[in-house]
Amino acid sequence: MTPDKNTREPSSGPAPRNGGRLLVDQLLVHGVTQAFCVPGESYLPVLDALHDVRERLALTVCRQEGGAANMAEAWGKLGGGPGICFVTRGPGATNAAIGVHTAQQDSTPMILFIGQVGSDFVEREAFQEVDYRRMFGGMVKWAASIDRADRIPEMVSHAFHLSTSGRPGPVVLALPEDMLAEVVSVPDALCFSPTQAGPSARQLQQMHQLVADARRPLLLLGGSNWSSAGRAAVRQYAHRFDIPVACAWRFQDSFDNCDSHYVGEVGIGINPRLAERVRQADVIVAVSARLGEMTTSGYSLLEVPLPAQKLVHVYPDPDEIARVYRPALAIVSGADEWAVALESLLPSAQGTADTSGATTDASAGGAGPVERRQWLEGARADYAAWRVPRPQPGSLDYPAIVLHLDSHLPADAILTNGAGNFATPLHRFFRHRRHKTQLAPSSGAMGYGVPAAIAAKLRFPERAVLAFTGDGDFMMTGQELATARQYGAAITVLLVNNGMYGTIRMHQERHFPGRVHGTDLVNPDFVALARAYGCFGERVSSTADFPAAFERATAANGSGQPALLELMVDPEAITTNQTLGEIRQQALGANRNVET
Ligand SMILES: Cc1ncc(C[n+]2csc(CCOP(=O)(O)OP(=O)(O)O)c2C)c(N)n1
Ligand SMILES: [Mg+2]
Repeated sequence: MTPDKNTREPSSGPAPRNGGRLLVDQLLVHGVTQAFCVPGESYLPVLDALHDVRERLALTVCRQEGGAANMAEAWGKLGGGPGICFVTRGPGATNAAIGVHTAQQDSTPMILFIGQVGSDFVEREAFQEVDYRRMFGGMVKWAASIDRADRIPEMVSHAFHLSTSGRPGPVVLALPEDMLAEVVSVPDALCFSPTQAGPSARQLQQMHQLVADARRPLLLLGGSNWSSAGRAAVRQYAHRFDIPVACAWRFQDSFDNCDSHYVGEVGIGINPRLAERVRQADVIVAVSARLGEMTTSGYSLLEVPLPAQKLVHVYPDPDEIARVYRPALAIVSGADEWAVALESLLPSAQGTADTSGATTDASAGGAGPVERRQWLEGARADYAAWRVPRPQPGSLDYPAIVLHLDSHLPADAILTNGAGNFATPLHRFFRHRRHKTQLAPSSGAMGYGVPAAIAAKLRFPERAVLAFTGDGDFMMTGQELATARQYGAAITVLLVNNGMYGTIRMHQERHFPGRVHGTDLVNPDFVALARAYGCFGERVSSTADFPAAFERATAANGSGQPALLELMVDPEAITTNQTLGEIRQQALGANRNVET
């Protein structure tokens, strides 16, 4: 006779627990202190177990699963383990997909738990049933269903290891309703311990020989897993061998942007002179950067499949290496494992040859010190020139405001953004000094900024957290201001209002000049909306008014109140280089040329 699943006799040993409690206990074992959710009746035993541990494991209830998943993703990006999110069946899971996709593209550890149809109804297309394996299969490192409560410790432990090891990423675990009620007696797992490969001494020497022989080397850094020691080692290496350092798109905080060797971000709206330097470099050491579409300007900065530059690709996942670009040297390694190992290339004795015979002084390699120095200084001058803004049309100059924040915010302030042209001046003019001060989706997902900022503020209540949003972008997850208010996450939202989905309008003008359709927005009164949520709200219409308004917003934050400043931007000010009218005229001119 098969015993009833829900009344399976517990074996002797650990106390009997239902699936919900066992699951929550595993979260505690793995050090989870924060989870995000939108509730569903599909996982009530989990909520009930969370109730008992609410002092140790905080639960933030959100207003839409997209917000919850983005918060969990941002939490995972800030380090210390995967972000944890709970959502209900089909409708909840589909809403949460945006955060899972961002976790995939940004290589962020995250676990999405989904309340699932009971095993008695599964595969009948029961109420709200979705096949999670097929839905998330291409997006996650693992999509599985925990069908037996006694396997919760094993499967949750696997999820923690998988999401944080190698190339980090999201995992989806479905929780069949009846499984959560099942009572079993099994021991807890051990706390997870992620693993990363590191470079071999031989690989490091090969890399170093390429760097030492180079005339125009470039370090290109990405990823969100650098320790202070690793960052210090990279800095020392770059300084010791005169290597310019750039950051991959939206991983701009991988290296101190105020460092004397930093030369800019390789991403959308890249400094054309930096783009030229990437093309002209003879050796590129790309670390923890996927070399995806946005970092390669549409796969144009490096030739496919064999780049003209000697490419050293350091990446934690061998499956990603040579996906598009064949490297001269491939190193399967975590970013920090590689960085810390650089110390072996930094002997205390100045300029001496190491034991393998490779030179440890760039000037003693093939490249002359003067040429290397000029390459670095040229790149630095290009970066400095790129940070001088062109005045914008209208009374509020948004790049000037970003520069104001650049010189006034504390170095540990966290800046978040979603997607839209409003993000470009931020990336161009703001300098990230510390690691994990930028939360920006390389998936280009609108609506990321507000939830990411809430997660950051819950994590670091003492730090300033600013969410940069557009008027379109804000409306995707702006309702999470209610969440910010509920939990006292005193963030400041800077809402750049140009009355349109500006990015798309810009592309529209480029390709179909003058034929505006589907990109105009009639917006709510954002200040009134912010106040309705219980936040501080103020409209800023001129550059000169910004500093005082920002001080008032900061003061509101200081008393625990989230704030929103609506920045009224002239719709013409669509990019830092060109107005909308100039783009249209250019496109019309180009069309005329084609016709003649
Ligand atoms: C979720 C999502 N939907 C659609 C898009 C396509 N998209 C990219 S930018 C953009 C417009 C953004 O408008 P807004 O936030 O007002 O910023 P602006 O470009 O005007 O500065 C759209 C629709 C996207 N990236 N993400
Ligand atoms: Mg807009």
